[in-house]
Amino acid sequence: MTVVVLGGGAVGSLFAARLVRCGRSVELVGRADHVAAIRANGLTVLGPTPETFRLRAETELAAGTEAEAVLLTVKTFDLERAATELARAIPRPVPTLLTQNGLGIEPTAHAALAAGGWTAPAAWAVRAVHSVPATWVRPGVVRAAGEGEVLLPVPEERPESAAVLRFFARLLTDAGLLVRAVPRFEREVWRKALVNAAINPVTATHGVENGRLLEGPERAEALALLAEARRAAALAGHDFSEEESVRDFERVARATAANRSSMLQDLERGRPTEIESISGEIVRIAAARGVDLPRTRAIVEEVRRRTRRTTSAPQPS
Ligand code: KPL
Repeated sequence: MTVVVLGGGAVGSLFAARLVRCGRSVELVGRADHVAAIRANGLTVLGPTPETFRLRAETELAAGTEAEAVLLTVKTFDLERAATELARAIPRPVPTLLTQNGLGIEPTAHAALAAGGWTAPAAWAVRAVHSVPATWVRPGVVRAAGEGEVLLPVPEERPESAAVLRFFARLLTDAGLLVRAVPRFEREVWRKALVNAAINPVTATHGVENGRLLEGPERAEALALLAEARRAAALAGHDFSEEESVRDFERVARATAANRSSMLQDLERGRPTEIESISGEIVRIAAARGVDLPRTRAIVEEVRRRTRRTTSAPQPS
C-alpha cells in the first residue's frame, strides 16, 4: 500500500524521494506547479549525487485514498486545514507523522483530525522532531542540504501510540534516515524550538545562511533570542542551561551551515512563515506567565511585516 506525503515542500519532497528509493509506493500531494513538474520530469533531489525519482503526484488528496500511512509535512500555518482534509479523505485513521517546526503542533493536528471525523487521533498522529535540512530549488527539484536526524518519542512513554511510533521508526530507518527514539520527548520539542527561535528569524531577516550565525555579525542577535526562548522553556517546565542551549544551537548551525533556513526560504518565495508557531508561541507562553520577551516580540513583528510585504507582491504562478 501507498504512503501519502501530504505537503510537497522541500522536506516533504525529500522524505518522499527517500521512501521511493527504498521501494515504497508513494503519493505526494503538493502545489500545482510542483505536481506538474514531477509528472513531466520526475522529482529530482540534488546533493552529492543528484537522483531523479518517479512517483505519483497530486494536487489534492482524493476521497477514499487507500493509504498505509501519511507523512503530514505541510507547514504549521497549513496544518489545521491539511489535517481536516486528511481525515475527510481517509476516514479510517492511519499512522500519521507530523513533521512541523514549533510548539503546539500535536494539539492542533489532533483537534483538526477529530473535527474531520477521526476517533482517537492522538493514538494515530504522532510528532517527529527532525533536523533534516532540505532546500527548495524550483518545482520538481529540491536539494538535500546535509545530514540530519529524526527524533521520535520512546514508545514506552506513549503507550496509546506505541505501535504507530514503532511503525514510523521502521519506515524511516528503511528509507535511510537516521532515526532515534528519545525519552522526555516534550523537552526535545522545546530543544528544537529554541534552535529554530535563534536561527530562523535571524537568517530570514538578514538573508544569510545558517552557518553565518556561528561567527558572523548576526550571532549576537541569535544568542539574545536563544536566551529569551530559554526563559520561556523554563516557564513551561523545561530547563535548559545556557551552555546546553548554545551547544545545541551551534551543533545545528554547523550541521546545516550551507542551508538557508525554512523561514528564509519562505520569505524568499513570498509565502507565509512559521514565525507564529515558533517565536510567536514563545512570546505568548511567556506573556501568559507575566514575562515580556522584547527581542523575540520585536523579531516576530519584523517577520510579520516582511511577510505582509512579500505575500502581497505578485506571486509566481
Ligand atoms: O529546522 C530548520 C529550519 O530551517 O526550519 C533548521 C534546523 C534551522 C535548518 O535550517
